[in-house]
Amino acid sequence: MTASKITADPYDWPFEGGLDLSRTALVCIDWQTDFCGPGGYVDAMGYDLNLTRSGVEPTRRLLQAWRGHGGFVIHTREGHKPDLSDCPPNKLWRSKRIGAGIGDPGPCGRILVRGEPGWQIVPELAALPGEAIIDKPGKGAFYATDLDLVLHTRGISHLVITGITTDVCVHTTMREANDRGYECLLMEDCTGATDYGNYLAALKMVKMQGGVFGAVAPSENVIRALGAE
Ligand code: C5J
Repeated sequence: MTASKITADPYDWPFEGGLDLSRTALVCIDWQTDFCGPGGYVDAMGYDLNLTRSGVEPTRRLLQAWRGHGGFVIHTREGHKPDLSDCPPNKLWRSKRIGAGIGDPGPCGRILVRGEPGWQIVPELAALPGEAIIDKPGKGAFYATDLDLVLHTRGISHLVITGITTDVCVHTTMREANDRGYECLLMEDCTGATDYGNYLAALKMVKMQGGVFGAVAPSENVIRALGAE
């Protein structure tokens, strides 16, 4: 299905034509309790969960519309093996230093460990059977994962991106995707950071230099473009 162009900043997206769902994936980055739920990693670090949770409802609406049009969805989860053999020492000591040690026990189980309650995607945005899930040990979703292979195999060249946190895993993934030639559109209301200034700066950085990492738009513009078909 080819829908109309999405009104976006600094250019309407996709640049070369209308939204083509057969070549586009909706990427949902790290919507896990550890990043936006009580008792998780971000909560343990003492940040305001409202900032990272704010994108849950807009993302739920976008997911619903996207799925309703048969669009391809990819979810990612940040986390580590229970023995932490895939957690680099720099990541481990920094997390312990701020009082939220990876692998340490907490109200949602061991922090950022695969299979624990805190590592699960929040129920509102949980993956449906058949949707792709990429488990990643790092911030970027391409590092040490098969994301690029999954996208290539499916013929995906365009990414509509949601997720948390804007300035860390979302930005790293978008930068990695951009370098690999993917056309990226970030949903400004479907993302959040632990610091509001960083959220604003992260959006601004995508748009600088004519869209150095891609474009930014509110999710209603994508939903409108889907509905126009
Ligand atoms: C962080 C993430 N912020 N998903 N992870 O440590 O952005």
